[in-house]
Amino acid sequence: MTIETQPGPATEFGDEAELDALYRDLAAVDLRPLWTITEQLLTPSPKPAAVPWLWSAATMKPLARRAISLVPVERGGERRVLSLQNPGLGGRPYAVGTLWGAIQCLGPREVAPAHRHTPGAIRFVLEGEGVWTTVDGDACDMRPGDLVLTPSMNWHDHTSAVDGEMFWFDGLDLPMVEALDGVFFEEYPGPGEAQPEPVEHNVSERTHAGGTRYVAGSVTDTLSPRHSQLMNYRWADTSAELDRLAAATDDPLIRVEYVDPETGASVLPTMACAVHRVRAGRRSAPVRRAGNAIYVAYQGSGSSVIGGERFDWGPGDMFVVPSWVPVEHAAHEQADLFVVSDEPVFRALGIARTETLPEAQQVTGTFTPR
Ligand code: GTQ
Ligand code: FE2
Repeated sequence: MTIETQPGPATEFGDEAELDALYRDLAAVDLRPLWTITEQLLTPSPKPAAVPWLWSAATMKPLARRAISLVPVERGGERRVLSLQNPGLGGRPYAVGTLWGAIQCLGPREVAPAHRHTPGAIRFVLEGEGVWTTVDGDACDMRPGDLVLTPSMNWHDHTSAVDGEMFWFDGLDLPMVEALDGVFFEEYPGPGEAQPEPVEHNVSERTHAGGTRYVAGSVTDTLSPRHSQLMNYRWADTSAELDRLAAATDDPLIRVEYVDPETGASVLPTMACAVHRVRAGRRSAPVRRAGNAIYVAYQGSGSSVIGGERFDWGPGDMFVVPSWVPVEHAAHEQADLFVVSDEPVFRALGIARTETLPEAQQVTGTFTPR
């Protein structure tokens, strides 16, 4: 963030020339007078640099396919990933100020080498089959609609055992960990670029088969500095939970958050994952929240009004709602939106805030995807 120094207030103390000299002398010794920048620092409400934005599947997929044919997945580059780069962030490769969002793809029988890092990641599978992510030795099969966790400092690699292509969404807390000057990264020492394939896949899933994996709405109180030990949340379970909740209410929006079955906390200390189901022909109330979120339209189609602008979406489209910008959703046909956010951090710091607005937003424009 660049903060311009505003001219100091005209004052009865001292004269103009002396005041100018004071500002020059302060700058020369690396001191900054707060009174000239107070209003830019202590804003009445968040002023995110990121703007509401949408990346369409129709634009991303052909480019990802070109990358599959042109760019190998190798040690050093590590991943074939196209990051959502918010145009408001001045060239930083982040979807919103606190979150990395990306589309990742694997070509036939490719292996993305094992590594680990302090930033935590979540994957939401869009399309393809025959791929697993090995998370600290546990091979987690990935199927469309599944949520797979690769928490901070867990070894992870991605392996395709089939001839097809695979696409998924990645969400990482990288910008947060970077802001904390806490990024560490290590290549897997081997032998081999990937971790050995275990005889049995999906061990964490079997270990936690009985636990509660979802809460209606979102986690409100529980916090945990540990991540969930369950690494794969299956779409069949997620959609069954949505169906169950939908049967009990007539609300336009049904929300489910994935939780750690042992603690009931959000899946990672830094990120919450949820699915919002919008009923066909219905519109949700406008809400704004302190904190950023990335949405991935999984199935169905509709539109969201974000800060007065209308964003139309369908399967595979990704869009962002920056901090404190109001958002409301409407679905043409029943739609499921996967959402990743920085909510647990706001709760851990005691600064969480959400507001439901009394009236639908005025629509002042429609976003045109590039
Ligand atoms: O799959 O390990 O989108 O390390 C960014 C960094 C994915 C990954 C990303 C990563 C990965
Ligand atoms: Fe990684």
